[in-house]
Amino acid sequence: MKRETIEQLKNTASITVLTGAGISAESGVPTFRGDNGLWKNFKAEELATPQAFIRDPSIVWEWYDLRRRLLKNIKPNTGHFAISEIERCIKDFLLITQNVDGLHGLAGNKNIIELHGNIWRVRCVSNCGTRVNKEVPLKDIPPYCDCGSLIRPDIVWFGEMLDEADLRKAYNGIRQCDTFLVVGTSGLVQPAASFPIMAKDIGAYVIEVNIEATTITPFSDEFIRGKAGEILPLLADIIAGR
Ligand code: BV8
Ligand code: ZN
Repeated sequence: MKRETIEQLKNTASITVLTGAGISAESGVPTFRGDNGLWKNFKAEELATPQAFIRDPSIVWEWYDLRRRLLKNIKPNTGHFAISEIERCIKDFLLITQNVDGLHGLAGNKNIIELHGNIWRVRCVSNCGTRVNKEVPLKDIPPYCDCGSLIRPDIVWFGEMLDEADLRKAYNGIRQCDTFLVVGTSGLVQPAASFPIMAKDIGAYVIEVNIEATTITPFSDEFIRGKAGEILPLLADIIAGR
């Protein structure tokens, strides 16, 4: 790690963090595009899209039910806990996650934007409301609302707009941070993939943690090759002044 990065972490006053599936890999959650990736056997366009849900809500719910069963007993790892400690050290902190597994909340982070939603939340397609549903396995596939309409995962699918308020909050966090930490994302999904580049353009110091180089690496001030669960506790030590 460069001297400059250590100094930056020691003196930073405002940190925005962006995480992807890689931070949950060491908890046992398969990533999307890795070797045992979630999309190895399926195609995203066959499942994580509104068209797929309209065409066959059962197959989409089968996929989510499978993931929920897998996630049920999964715990945050040292990488999640390190980010939670960083939030306790830095007053001006924002965590933007693309993950839908809820592990950052379980690890104690508070100021979180779940950009792509949460697998433990569902909503009625006729807008009766959004609610937490932790039923594993799901009793009915697909589940129906009392109003008779289908219930869908409260997740942002491909081709769907992200929540306006979330996006505004994210852009705010990118604008005002002096350190942007991006962890465990392949940088393939928009608009999240552009966030580190925006932060760089605005003058933030961009640090990337990943087991391999990504589309983001050329824009980062420091690329730390390694597992999130091993690297992030080291960064938290520096920020905490240990
Ligand atoms: C939008 C929910 C405006 C599903 C997800 C054509 C038509 C319509 C839209 C588009 C289009 N072309 C492009 C788009 C935009 C599209 C997009 O970006 N497509 C891509 C694929 C080209 N984006 C959208 O549609 C977004 N909406 O743009 O709205 C709009 C609307 C209409 C028309 C135009 C524009 C919505 C995007 C949200 C999609 N939903 N998830 C679900 O999860 O069930 S995306 C999905 O990918 C997950 O959320 C995941 O988080 C995300 C990103 O993947 P990563 O997190 O990066 O995971 P990945 O496996 O790829 O990488 C893991 C990384 O970790 C790797 O780098 C690996 O090396 C690393 N790693 C592994 N182990 C470790 C590690 N690192 C550290 N430590 C380790 N131990
Ligand atoms: Zn309803």
